[in-house]
Amino acid sequence: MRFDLRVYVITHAGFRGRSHEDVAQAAVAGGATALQLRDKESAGRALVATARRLVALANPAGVPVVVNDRVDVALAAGADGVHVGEDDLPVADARRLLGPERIVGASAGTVEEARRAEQEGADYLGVGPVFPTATKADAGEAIGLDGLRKIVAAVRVPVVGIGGITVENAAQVVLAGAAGVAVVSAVAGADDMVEATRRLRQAVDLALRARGGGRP
Ligand code: TZP
Ligand code: MG
Repeated sequence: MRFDLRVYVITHAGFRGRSHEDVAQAAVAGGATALQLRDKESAGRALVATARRLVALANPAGVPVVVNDRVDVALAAGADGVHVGEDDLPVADARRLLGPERIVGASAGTVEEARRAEQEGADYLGVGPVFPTATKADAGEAIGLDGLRKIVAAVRVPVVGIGGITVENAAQVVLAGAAGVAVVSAVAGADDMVEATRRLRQAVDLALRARGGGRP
């Protein structure tokens, strides 16, 4: 399934005492086009409950919710899809379990990973880290805008850039070919999360227009 990757906000509890719901609510109010629930600590029961609450607040606004890592949680909560990385279920298995209608996204840091994920049926790729980031300790070396460009050129599925993306550099990520930007700290760590989302959306939309084609 194709969906709007322009401003893909990843909720991550613990930034400034904010909950997943706090981040999700502000992101939706600010014009995020997609949400991801990312929580490496919570047990399944708590995760399903959180995922259900995110779906209930985001879907009525037309914003899909993707669950990081956990196909079972996505299915149980009726979420829109899942995002899998190299240590999670393979894309092909996630696709089989979720069916053709739901979203299956995958992480890729190299052209090889990107091609494999595409062949296995990923709807989109999260590619990075584009810039250095303190949010994910094991994110690996930044691939830069050139690394992003190479991966975009190697696949047909849309790519969302991730890692160290801010309102200041979001346009460059889109001009390098990404369909949008995925952010954790730029929203969850912002003084004003609604305003931060709004500014990201403006930056991405302007860059898409400047690039020609793409949305809007
Ligand atoms: N995957 C690659 S980098 C990253 C993830 C989850 C962290 C992104 O966080 P931030 O704060 O937007 O740099
Ligand atoms: Mg993962």
